[in-house]
Amino acid sequence: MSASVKVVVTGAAGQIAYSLIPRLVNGRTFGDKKVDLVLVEIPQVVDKLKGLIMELEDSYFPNMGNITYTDNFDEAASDGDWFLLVGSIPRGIVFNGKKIEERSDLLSINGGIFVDQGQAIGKHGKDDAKILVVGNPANTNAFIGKNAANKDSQLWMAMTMLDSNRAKSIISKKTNKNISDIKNMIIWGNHSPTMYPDAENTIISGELGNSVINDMNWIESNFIPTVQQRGKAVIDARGASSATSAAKAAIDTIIACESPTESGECFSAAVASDGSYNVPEGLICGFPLITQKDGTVDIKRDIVLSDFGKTKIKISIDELLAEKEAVKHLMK
Ligand code: NAX
Repeated sequence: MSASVKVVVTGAAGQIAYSLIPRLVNGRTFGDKKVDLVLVEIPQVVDKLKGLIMELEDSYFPNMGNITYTDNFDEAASDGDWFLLVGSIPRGIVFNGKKIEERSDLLSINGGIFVDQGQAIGKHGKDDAKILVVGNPANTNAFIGKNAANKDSQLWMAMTMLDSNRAKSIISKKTNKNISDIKNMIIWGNHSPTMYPDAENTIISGELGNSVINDMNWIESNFIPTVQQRGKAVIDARGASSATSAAKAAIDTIIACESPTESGECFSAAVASDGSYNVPEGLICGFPLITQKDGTVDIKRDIVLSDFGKTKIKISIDELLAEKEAVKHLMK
């Protein structure tokens, strides 16, 4: 085995983590590397992780390295290469005696968690650590965490790969193509119902989606709302939120960052804007991304947006700006 990688996972006793963690050590996600795992939970739940560790040991994953669990994030963050921040407080639960219904309450409570986790990652994580925020509201949690970490050499991302995978699946059905023929499915903006899945710029069997689909009415009235509302549709059907598909999307994001992107291709995640595509600097916004040969992850800057696309992205950016305003008290 050539090297090792240390992966810290929060929300490790949750639904997504149960699907995610075994795939981290299966020898595919990080190739030949030995994977050291640090599993993090809140104090009320942390002991349950003993059972998960027993299962991982019983599964005999040849790439599994050291595995530990804790409720102390500062301790967990030490020398972490990857941070998968899945844990957060969901809408609907009672927190400190109050039922959390409003997005602003959710932003504030989870924001507080991400200040502490961000500071720990900035202080104790590797200088080139990559952080993938899955817990919602993912973009703004990442915005808060990145600000608290205050270390530009670390890469903070919020996950939009699940939205991208959902969009690819819908387009493959619409066009009767194999899902592997659909590439560059960009999710612009916020991981929320305002996101803009860009069917015009997706590549379908080597051709621009715009010309292959050739049906703006379907894109606007069917495709976009279906992708935007897919999370809710899964909850309605399953009685629980997307877990195995979210775990697969997190793995896809890691793989996309761990190896150079094929020429002309891109993948989806939200990262801090550098002003590209007129997105206000610093906002954690869904962009098309490429991993360079030296391992750095950059925004792909040659996508041509239609006026329709620009209008849709603006709606999501306005939402991100409103979320930024709602958490300004958490910024230093
Ligand atoms: P679960 O409720 O099953 O698990 C969440 C776990 O996080 C719980 O075990 C809880 O104890 C733990 N937790 C809470 N605060 C923590 C903290 N400060 N440190 C460590 N652990 C903490 O939720 P699950 O279905 O796994 O979903 C997790 C998050 O993913 C939710 O916020 C959910 O909204 C979000 N999602 C994000 C998606 C995306 O594409 N970005 C898609 C799927 C999912 O909806």
